[in-house]
Amino acid sequence: MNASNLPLLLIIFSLQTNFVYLSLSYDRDQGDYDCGEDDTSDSQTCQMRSRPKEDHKSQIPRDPLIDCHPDKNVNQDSCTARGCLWNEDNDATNAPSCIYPEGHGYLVRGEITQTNNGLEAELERIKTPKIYDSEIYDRLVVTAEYQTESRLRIRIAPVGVKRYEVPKEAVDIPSPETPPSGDRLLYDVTLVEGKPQFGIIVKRKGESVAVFSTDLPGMTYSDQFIQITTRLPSDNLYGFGEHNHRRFRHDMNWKTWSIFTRSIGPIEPDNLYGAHPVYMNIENDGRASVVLLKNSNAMDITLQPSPNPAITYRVIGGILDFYIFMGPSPEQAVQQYIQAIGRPVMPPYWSLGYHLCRWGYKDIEDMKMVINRTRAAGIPYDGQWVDIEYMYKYYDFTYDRKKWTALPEVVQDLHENNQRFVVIIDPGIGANRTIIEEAAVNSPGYNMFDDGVQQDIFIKNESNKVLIGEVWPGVTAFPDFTNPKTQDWWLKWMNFLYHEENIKYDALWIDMNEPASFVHGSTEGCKHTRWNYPPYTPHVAGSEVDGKIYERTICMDYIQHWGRHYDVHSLYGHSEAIQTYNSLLMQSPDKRPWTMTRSSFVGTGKYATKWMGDNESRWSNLHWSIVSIMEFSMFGFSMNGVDICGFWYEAEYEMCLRWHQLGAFYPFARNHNGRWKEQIFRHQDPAAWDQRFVDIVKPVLMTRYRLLPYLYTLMYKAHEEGHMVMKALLFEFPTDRNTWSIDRQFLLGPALLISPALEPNQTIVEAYFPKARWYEYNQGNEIIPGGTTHNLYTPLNKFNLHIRGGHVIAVQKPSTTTYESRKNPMGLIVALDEDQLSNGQLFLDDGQSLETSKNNKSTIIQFKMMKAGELLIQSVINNFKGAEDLYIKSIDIYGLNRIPSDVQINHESVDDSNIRQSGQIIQILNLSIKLTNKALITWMIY
Ligand SMILES: *[C@@H]1O[C@H](CO)[C@@H](O)[C@H](O)[C@H]1NC(C)=O
Ligand SMILES: *[C@@H]1O[C@H](CO)[C@@H](O)[C@H](O)[C@H]1NC(C)=O
Ligand SMILES: *[C@@H]1O[C@H](CO)[C@@H](O)[C@H](O)[C@H]1NC(C)=O
Ligand SMILES: *[C@@H]1O[C@H](CO)[C@@H](O)[C@H](O)[C@H]1NC(C)=O
Ligand SMILES: CC(=O)N[C@H]1CO[C@H](CO)[C@@H](O)[C@@H]1O
Repeated sequence: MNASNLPLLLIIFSLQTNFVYLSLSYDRDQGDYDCGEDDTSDSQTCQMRSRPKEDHKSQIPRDPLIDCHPDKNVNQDSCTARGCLWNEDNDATNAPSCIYPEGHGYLVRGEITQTNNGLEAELERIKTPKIYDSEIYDRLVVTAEYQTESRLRIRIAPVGVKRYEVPKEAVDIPSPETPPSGDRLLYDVTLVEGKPQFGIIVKRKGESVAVFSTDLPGMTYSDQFIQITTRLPSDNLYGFGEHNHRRFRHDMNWKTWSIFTRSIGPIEPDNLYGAHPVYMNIENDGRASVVLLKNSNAMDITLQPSPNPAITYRVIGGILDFYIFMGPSPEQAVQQYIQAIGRPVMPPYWSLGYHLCRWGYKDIEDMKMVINRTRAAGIPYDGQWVDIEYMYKYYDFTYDRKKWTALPEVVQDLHENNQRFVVIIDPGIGANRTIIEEAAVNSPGYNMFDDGVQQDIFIKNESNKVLIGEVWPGVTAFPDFTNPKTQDWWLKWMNFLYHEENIKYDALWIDMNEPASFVHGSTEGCKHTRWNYPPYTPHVAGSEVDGKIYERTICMDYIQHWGRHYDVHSLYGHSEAIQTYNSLLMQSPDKRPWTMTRSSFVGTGKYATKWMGDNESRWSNLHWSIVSIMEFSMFGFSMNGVDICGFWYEAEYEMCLRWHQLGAFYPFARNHNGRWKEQIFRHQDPAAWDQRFVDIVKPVLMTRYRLLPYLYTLMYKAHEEGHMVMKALLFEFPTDRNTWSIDRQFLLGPALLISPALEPNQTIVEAYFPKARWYEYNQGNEIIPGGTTHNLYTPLNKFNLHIRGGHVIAVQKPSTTTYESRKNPMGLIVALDEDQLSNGQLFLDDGQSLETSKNNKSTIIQFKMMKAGELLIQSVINNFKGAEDLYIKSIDIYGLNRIPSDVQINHESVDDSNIRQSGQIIQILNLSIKLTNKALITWMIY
């Protein structure tokens, strides 16, 4: 492609005139405010300017206000000393007290050049005071790279300075070999050269609203403080993580969220376990964009409300590296994002079952008792998990032979019952000489720490000293999972647990990988360096008092293979997830690895699934769980979940019951319980309550198991195409503004709507039904009309699940394990839309082999209605042998409302006695349609 194919670029040399504001410029030489002498912008703007000392208020720009003094102790003097404006109106609005005037930032220096795939320009700093004690860069280079029709990269980095960047091994978004053709781009890019300052503006092609624009004052680029503000097209903002946002759509009222991985009981507004500097914005017509800042350093994100919605990023390292995904639909924008960062792993089929776990099994007998009573109660149950107490004094890859003597036998018993076993592993490796020796007695041949020292894989400082922190085992060293050498060592000790200790785990659960430590920095603290006490400290939890950012983690000045811990801190869990995935793969090359992680970064979903950490057994957490899971779906995790019934505190009967009615529809459904020191919270597994509890919870878990063929197909679509599994309603109904703030209901794929009871004593759920045909799952009654809110009667024994017209869903008779379920007869749910039509797909494979789709070991069945009363079932790919044994035994038609007169399968009439109505569902029973054979089902309504 040559430059003439590029879209016409409008290079703006002066002020944007479509915003009304009073403009000031800061004169670089005199440090005074006035019309610049060489100002060539329109005279009106110039005339409106006046000296700030004469009238403060009128000079506050009515554009985004950018805080010039985000650090502490702001007052008028400290503000004006920075050459900024004192904003007296701030009290009423939460707006900052000290704001940047126009002209603080950079200017384009020289020519803007068109490259073969975008634009490039050099920037020069306008002389502004350096506000944080950090080397400021006078010259930058900005590149806009048109990566695909819908994806644009904007990279801004200092000239001639090598800086840390997120390495390719962590996140790889390759530049395409051939640039996209200019006339198909969904965006126009404009560089504002200067006057009052440089900015980059991205618009939808040929349109006026900017999706992303930075032509605002205050851009700062220094070694440890980078700041940029982007104007948003609307205040419909979603994403950024990990935090407990409580609402899916952001509260824009000057909220600041910090991003930096941290081990903490998640409490608003702290930064939590994962780091996901990415958001989605929905414009007022329902179109959306996603913007990623690919940067792993600690940062603050400050949101500002309408009428000037904007985001200010304050990042303390790395570079500015934005990726913009143009959608235009919200679903497309997120899909483009997920495709770029890495589509989610395909989980094994059994992982979609129900799981039990707790921290606080007194011993193995306690756990056996729970396994026993859960089986006896007939609860569907695929996975038993163990938290840290199974280990010998919390030393990784051992098990405590005294308290957990028969663990290998229990695991064997689980396997014989077609159930699975998952163990927790923490990154902190016990380094106490006394206990190391004891551990070697408990587990002959165990010397993980010494081996790690010998292999030189622990995190060290510049004088080669291994960092010692403190986690569950006491003193611990931390492996550097960014070092390729660490992989072999990790695999070796994984094998030790599997083969020598004979614990045949089926998956690994990696926790505490923010990384967490119980001492700040190290057992010796941290040195007073600019890494441990940066000139600007984002509002990360723990830094409030003295500005240190290593609270409950390790010192920032230690060195890892990918960079200084200061830069790569938030990649710790990500790198561990990558090496754990690779190790599992090496351990069993044909098997799909399954890892569940607590800490995550951009793209971790490609290697691991995610749960939201240590929540609380409180009612509020039911609602929040929906928000968190919907966010992590956007972050590229198809399989994610929250501990059902809560982790901290005692669960309560009704709450735990309602939580099962909700959690049965999480992509990952695990009941996990905790303890606090000697206080072991009461058991909360379903059989721990009473028969009534079991009687209510069993049907909803059975419903999950019945729907697993559909859920598994969604997992496949996430893995192959980057779709979301559990998602907000707005993704399916983007032009229905009512959906934009809904976060008490959610969808599984396009077809299932879940409207849970989330409050104590609740019997009515107010549920919104977007315009479509919707049917209640159990009875088939249609919700009329769509496009409005309905009060759903939801007594304790009822849950709200609705099917959307237009979708065919494959189901399977449930058993208490997925192993058994997978052999059972299948059925179809055919939910008709306004035109009496419905379509769907089913993905099948053996549920555990690697990349079955690529390796021609999978089957896809298509369900298609070309016209009313005519359903065609046909395999489009048929390589999974197991599918040959499956038969469709029943078809449930929703939306027909009366018994059809002539039902035929492949032109043969079905006996009337096999057709009946159950509630509003028309059922065709006693069928025997081989799933992989082509079949035509017809019915007539006279
Ligand atoms: C549970 O334990 C009881 C008593 O030890 C035993 O008789 C029974 O067989 C066990 N049931 C299951 C399902 O393991
Ligand atoms: C090592 O463990 C022993 C035995 O538990 C304990 O007495 C000692 O204090 C520990 N040492 C350190 C450095 O934590
Ligand atoms: C490394 O750590 C050791 C022990 O804390 C300390 O004595 C040494 O000064 C550290 N070196 C550097 C370069 O920080
Ligand atoms: C729920 O109902 C019970 C029993 O009527 C009552 O004691 C309790 O206070 C109610 N809780 C709430 C939150 O309304
Ligand atoms: C302590 C607490 O409230 N924890 C969390 C429980 O889980 C939800 C859902 O992920 C989080 O948002 C909460 O912060």
